[in-house]
Amino acid sequence: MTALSPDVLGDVRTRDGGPPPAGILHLGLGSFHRAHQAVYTDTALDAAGGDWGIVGVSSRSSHIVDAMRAQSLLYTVVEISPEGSAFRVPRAHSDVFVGALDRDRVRSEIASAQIRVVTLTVTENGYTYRPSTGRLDLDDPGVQHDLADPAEPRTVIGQLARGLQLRASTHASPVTILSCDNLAENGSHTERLVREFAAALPAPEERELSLFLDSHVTFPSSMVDRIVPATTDYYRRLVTDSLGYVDSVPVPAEPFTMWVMEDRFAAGRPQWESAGATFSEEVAGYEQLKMRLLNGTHSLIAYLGALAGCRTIPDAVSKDFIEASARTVLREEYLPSVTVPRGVDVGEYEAQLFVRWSNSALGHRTSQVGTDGSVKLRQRIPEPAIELLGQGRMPHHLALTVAAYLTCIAPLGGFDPGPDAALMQDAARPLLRSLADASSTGRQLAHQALVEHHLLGEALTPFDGFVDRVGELVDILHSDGPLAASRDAARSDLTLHTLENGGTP
Ligand code: CS2
Repeated sequence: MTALSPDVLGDVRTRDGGPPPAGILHLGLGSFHRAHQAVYTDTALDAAGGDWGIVGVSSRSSHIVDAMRAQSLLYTVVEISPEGSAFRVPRAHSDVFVGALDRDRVRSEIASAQIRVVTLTVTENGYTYRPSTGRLDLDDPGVQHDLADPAEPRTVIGQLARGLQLRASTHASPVTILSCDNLAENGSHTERLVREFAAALPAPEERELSLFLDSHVTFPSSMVDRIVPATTDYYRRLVTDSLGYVDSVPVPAEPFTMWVMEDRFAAGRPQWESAGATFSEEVAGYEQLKMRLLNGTHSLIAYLGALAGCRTIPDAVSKDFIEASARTVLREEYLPSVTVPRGVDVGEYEAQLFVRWSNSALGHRTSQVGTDGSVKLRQRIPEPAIELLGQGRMPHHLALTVAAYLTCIAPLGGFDPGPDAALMQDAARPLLRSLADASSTGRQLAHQALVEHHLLGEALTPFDGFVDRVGELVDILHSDGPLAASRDAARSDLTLHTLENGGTP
């Protein structure tokens, strides 16, 4: 069987010509980027042309880089819905390489005059900041390395700062840094971290970089949305059976896709609107809507689902009690803290989310959404929880989300949370496990994790009532299971419970 190359594409939609000339450097060559930004860029190149090809950097793994190189930088996006599959082969990449094998190249690409936009999908984990303060983690060994050695930066923030320094000292042309990660105000967050890195440099270097940032660099915020499950052999076979070629790195994705960003580009941009991207002043509202209603509720579905023995999100959301908990957390506990952007109908948004989550053909795993909860939940839970607690209301379903997370990652005394929970990866697992081993009740575990170790940052720690409620639900999950815990959360009176337990500090 022939490998994917421009010659075997037959009827599959693609653009003619070789790889486009580069204009974008992208850090984080994962599936999400390849099913999202690369597809928008491919359409924009079709519609308006321009030197906007993407140089894709994989941080450490050579798997995708090797495979894309062997396939003329092509791969197949497989759009999966219960009605069937649609295929597309974007031709958006100009080159790909592994950052860890060529650190100097990352820096020189950021400094290259040809590159006018640097985009990032490096996950919540990739920004080397302290979640409790939101500030750059100056104790991180990678950050320390990058502060000491300008030539071969290892961390994303170090790469940006060192690359921009080189740019400032060579041709000093403007550039845009565009974060596409699920972080609140991702543009200003990235800018703050780069400026904190600059502030830790010797004074003359600090001055030069800060002046360059002030005058030549913009950091627009963006909201990205498309459910992209990890690829599997099933998708490889589907591509071969349907299209007659072998693609070793196809990307499955749902049909839905959305991208909203601020239109603050220092040196131009592709015509992404021709692919349906929205340029808006209300990105913060879109981010909140997505990170709370979609991502926050997704976490609850994943953890309750895994505890109920569901391998996939559609399996989980098809259980009545999980659907009911998801609807309550979304409407009653996330929505009140969201500034809904003009023109968005929340009822329709919710209905669409449940259709997306129910896409059984996609097979999105609970273990994938449940991975990295210790970083994801900090982005999703504290602010909405504190807002309700401040009004004297107990967010039982946010507490249930944290309780289900703890039960999956750090079960108490020999409890088995099941195979899907075991597959969830989380850097905090060893710490949480040791806390669980030293705790005999959910309340102790919740107190240790949330108050002593600031699992969700410092702002939530004074809310004893919330921490106790998490602990109670951990115990119910252990003794009676997810259905009972979900019923307990639903039964509890929204106001009374709080005040009895001293929910406000
Ligand atoms: C999910 C997201 O894994 C997760 O935490 O909530 O990856 C979600 O599928 C995407 O943000 C959808 O755009």
